[in-house]
Amino acid sequence: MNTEMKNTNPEASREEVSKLKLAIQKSGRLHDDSIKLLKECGIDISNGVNKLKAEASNFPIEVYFLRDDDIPQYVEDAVADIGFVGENVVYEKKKKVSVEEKLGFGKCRLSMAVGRNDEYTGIRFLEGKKIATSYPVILSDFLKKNGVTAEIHEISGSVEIAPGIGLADAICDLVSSGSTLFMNGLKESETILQSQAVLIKNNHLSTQKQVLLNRLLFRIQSVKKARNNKYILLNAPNNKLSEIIALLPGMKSPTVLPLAEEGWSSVHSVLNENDFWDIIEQLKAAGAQGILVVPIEKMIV
Ligand code: PRT
Ligand code: ZN
Repeated sequence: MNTEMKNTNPEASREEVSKLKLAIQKSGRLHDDSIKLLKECGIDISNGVNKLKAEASNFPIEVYFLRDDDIPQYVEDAVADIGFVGENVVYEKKKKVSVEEKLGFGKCRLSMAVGRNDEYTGIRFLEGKKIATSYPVILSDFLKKNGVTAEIHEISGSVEIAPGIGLADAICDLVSSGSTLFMNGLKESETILQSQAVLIKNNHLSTQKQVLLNRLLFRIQSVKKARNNKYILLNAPNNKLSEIIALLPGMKSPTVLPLAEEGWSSVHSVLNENDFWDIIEQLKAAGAQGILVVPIEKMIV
């Protein structure tokens, strides 16, 4: 009897059971950013992404590569424990999954668009019109909420050409730069939903899997915080220090170190991306010099 074929090691089988199964898009707009986020979380996907499944060498996670439209169903059915997918897909599919975390990539909006020369006066414009979309569920909820009756034509791709070929009077589609609408003689008239990639999870995760998910979420949140913040170093004359420190929040409070040159200090702190330019201008006005701004890789608070 070949005993080597059997896995009798209890440790190995326990490890097998406790792996978190993550579904990401196989190819398309969310694929590269999903892999990048995992990498920034210190998770290396070892075997090729052309396969259905890959294992991480340094975190108990298995990654499944799927079509984005299928991810909510797989997560509801617990084929995958968690998934990275656009909010637009989550709300369209209406599966029983929970949205746990916004991931900060794949940003777009689901919008109504009408002909460039149409006089769009508001939502009533859509009454009785034909609207082409790949998002019939979200669109019909939106129309119902606004008391508008319209004819919805579901098409799976190239929605933007529908008005040009006489199939529809308006469309409801994803927009990011707006250039697709522009090139097809359309204008955005109403935003229905702001969307980005999110982490969804199965509603019945075991405690063991939830512990792994919490570890992953902690890493994702650290990566996101780091992206939104910059490390700043500057030189300040000592007689201006209190004014300059007052402008810098820091994680606790700014670090101040003496420079070799008498009467000067080096100040280190962390700045939020949103306040960044305002504060830099104020720092310069207050006498700061030699300002260096450095990206942060991870931020644990
Ligand atoms: O094969 P699979 O089914 O997995 O992929 P897919 O072809 O259905 O999806 P994919 O890869 O095109 O998009 C995946 C997800 O990316 C979407 O579900 C959104 O969450 C997100 N995303 C972000 C976008 C866009 N931006 C986007 N601009 N998805 C599609 N578009 C399309 C839009 O439909 C339109 O055709 O890009 C065009 C508009 O772009 P602009 O820049 O010209 O406005
Ligand atoms: Zn798709």
